[in-house]
Amino acid sequence: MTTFEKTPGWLDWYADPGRPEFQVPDGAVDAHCHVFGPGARFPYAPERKYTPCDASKDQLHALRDRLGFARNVIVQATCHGADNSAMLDALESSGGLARGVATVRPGIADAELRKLHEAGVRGVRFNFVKRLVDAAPRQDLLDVARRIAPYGWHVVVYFEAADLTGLRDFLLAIPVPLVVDHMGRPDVTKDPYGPEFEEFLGFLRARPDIWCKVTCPERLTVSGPPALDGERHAYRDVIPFARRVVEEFPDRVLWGTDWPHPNLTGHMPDDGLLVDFIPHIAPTPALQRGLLVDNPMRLYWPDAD
Ligand code: 0GY
Repeated sequence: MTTFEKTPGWLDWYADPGRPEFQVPDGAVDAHCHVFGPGARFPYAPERKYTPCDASKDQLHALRDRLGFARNVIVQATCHGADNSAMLDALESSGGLARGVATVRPGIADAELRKLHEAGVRGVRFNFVKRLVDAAPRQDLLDVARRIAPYGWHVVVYFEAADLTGLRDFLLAIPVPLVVDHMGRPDVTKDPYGPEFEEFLGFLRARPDIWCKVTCPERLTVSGPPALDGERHAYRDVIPFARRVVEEFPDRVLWGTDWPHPNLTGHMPDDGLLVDFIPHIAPTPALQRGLLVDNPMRLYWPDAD
């Protein structure tokens, strides 16, 4: 049995999250979360850039129930490379309550894509964050995008704000819908109405099928988590960015916990507090319903009643 040693300084996920004060609407979807291993059963990929703590499917399903979500979307994490087995095992045990986003290599057989689709995969992820993956040739990515198009899948893209200018034309040429992780990782010390975030919003405006996850305030924040005096509204500096996106694109935003929160260095969020962040970025019931139910259902469960 292989055992794995966590990356030094790795922060483990919050074992006992608080119950959120904000009650998510019925049928809400956590549209960005991961499973890690367990490494003894699903070994971490040799090419990984970090070794996480284990975070199993059962622990993910338990978090979903505790926070009041009905469904989730499990995104393949880079520590598992293109071996999607842990994610697929989680989909299988979810009883149809989870969909997946896979990592695939160019040249994947059609039969394999079909199997992934039957298992609940509805997209692939292209990661451009240099500390997470080695760069993939763009032609290979375009080939993958063309291959998945007949399945009605989308491409989830993860990049940092400073890289958008260089990626923009390539991303806009991808012939399937795009879903941008974590608002393209804005620098939240900058003006939400300044040129950098305007460039990002301009990118979202460029095609009507570009979706955006208004996720990861805990990753983007500089002002930090809630004060110890019991304040529940954390991550204030991220609010104006996320709120701008939600208000301009109410029908193509998604929300997720990002559990188990890989690669955090400052603090590990209480997932209950993350849920309490939602009404600050989606202040009306209509916006909340779009963000948490209608949008993710349209993208991941279009055939559900
Ligand atoms: C996230 C963010 C990160 C990691 C990954 O797949 C991954 O390893 O996505 C990160 O380190 O910013 O979405 O989980």
